[in-house]
Amino acid sequence: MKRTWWKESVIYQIYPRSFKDSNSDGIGDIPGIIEKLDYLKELGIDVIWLSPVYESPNDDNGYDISDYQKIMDEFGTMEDWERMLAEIHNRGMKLIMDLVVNHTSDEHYWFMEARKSKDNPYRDYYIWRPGENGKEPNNWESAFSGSAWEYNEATADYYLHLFSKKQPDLNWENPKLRSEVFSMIKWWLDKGIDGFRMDVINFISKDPSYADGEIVEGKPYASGAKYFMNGPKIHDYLNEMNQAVLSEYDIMTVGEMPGVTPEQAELYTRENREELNMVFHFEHMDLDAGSGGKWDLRPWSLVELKKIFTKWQTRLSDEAWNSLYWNNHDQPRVVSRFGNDSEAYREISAKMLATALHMMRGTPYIYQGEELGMTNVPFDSIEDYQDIETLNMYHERVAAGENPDELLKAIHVKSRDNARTPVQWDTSKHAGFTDGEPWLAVNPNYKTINAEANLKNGESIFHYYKKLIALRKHHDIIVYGNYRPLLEKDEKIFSYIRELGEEKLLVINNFTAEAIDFIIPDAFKETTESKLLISNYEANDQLQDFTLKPYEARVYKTN
Ligand code: TEU
Ligand code: CA
Repeated sequence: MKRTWWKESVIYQIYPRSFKDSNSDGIGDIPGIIEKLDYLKELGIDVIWLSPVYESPNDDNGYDISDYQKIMDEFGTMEDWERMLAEIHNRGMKLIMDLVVNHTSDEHYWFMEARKSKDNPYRDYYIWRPGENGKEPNNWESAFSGSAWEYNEATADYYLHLFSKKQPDLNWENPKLRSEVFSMIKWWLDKGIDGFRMDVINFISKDPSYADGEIVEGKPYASGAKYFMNGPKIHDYLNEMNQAVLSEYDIMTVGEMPGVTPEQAELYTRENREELNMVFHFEHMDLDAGSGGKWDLRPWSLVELKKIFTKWQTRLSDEAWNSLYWNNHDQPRVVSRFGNDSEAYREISAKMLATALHMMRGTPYIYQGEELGMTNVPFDSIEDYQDIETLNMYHERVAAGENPDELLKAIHVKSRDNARTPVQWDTSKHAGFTDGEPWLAVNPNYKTINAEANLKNGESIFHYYKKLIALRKHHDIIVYGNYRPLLEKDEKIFSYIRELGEEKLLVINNFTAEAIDFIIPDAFKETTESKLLISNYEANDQLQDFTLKPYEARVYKTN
């Protein structure tokens, strides 16, 4: 197993709009990020993943890019960005940027040209299809509601947009487009960044049939996922990107891949494939969604969650690699979703969740505010929400006669705005995020949940994450050890073993508020000497049968 820096790193995701505002316009910005680099260094972060800061009309908060090589005015200047990169590197940290090349903004020069006429030189940078007797070319649904096709007057045909109609999909079949993208990637790498997170990168190769998806009874549109996820030429394109530019640099790449399986991930990430280093899968993120998709709330099962983790921990070979995450800017806050965000159990369950994730094999990602135990935010009214995915779904379904109160309940649980409320720095107005009016309201619980309180309290979630991150630095077994599940049928405890040579870790997590007896597994019965690496309660090094307290986590090391 080759040692590499990105296997040994812990990565922190910044969603710049909500991280820290430095100029009182209520919008987070790059100078605000620079103000907080010491905070991230203190946490022990190795790499920062920065969500898009490029020029954008913000239809999808920066995931709709109109100029890949310009910084969005609201976030600052290219000089600010250069200074941020230097400050990150000065602190021994690295920066990966967000690469969004499945689509651009409809305000990108390429699309403004392409839509003018059928013989415009940029026409084939995008995906155009004629309508079918006055209707869209096929029945695919956009991720943001409605058809995935938008009619264009000037050319009297439709363009594809898997996301908003202001996010036209790029045509990766076009070698000219691919080389434009590769030059842009090279331009950023030559600025000295340390890699990329690649947005829905397994969507870029579409099945040329553009066949209809399977209609679910009563719904006007269908999922086209089987025709655009992990498509026929995806490995060709990623290998070409790797050979044309990525392989020239000592960088890391992580592909965001809704719908990816471990078998496919092996092909995307095995070293000799020369494609990417790791992927984000979504299987645990889809666990609490019913057949109607993310808004169709379904209770989740710990046995199911453990099966997913075990599958991903054991199916990737030593030459492939996992990412590990609970949260990002699209997902609800993990302590509200898989933990318990009540007053009594929020802190202890947040530490347990962190233990369960960070002791596994793979590169862990921390989303801004997760290290503080920030929670979901049940805004009172749909007016308080800003996320295009949430708003489009709400308005489409109210128009179709659905009950607004029921929809708001699903929005409280799953809206992406749960992750996008401003980071809570202290107890001052707007949680110290801005002294202007925040673009999205701050979660009212900032008086008790904030960085200042966390930093002051040695037993806080922040300090617990700091300890977990430090352990990864000191024990190769955490990074490189193999993984064996325990108690797979147990609906309350998530326990597993890590092994590296003679060393063993025993990881135990109580996912409930109950007290539960834990019997030491046979593999540890003869243990003479054990060490407690970390726990979210007081506990001693002695490894013997014990009763787990509510949401108790323990990690023992033996050798
Ligand atoms: O998300 C891809 C994606 O699948 C999203 O639809 C996400 O899974 C869903 O919103 C969860 O509810 C990426 C970015 O992370 C997201 O912010 C962008 O909106 C999307 O691509 C388009 O760029
Ligand atoms: Ca600002």
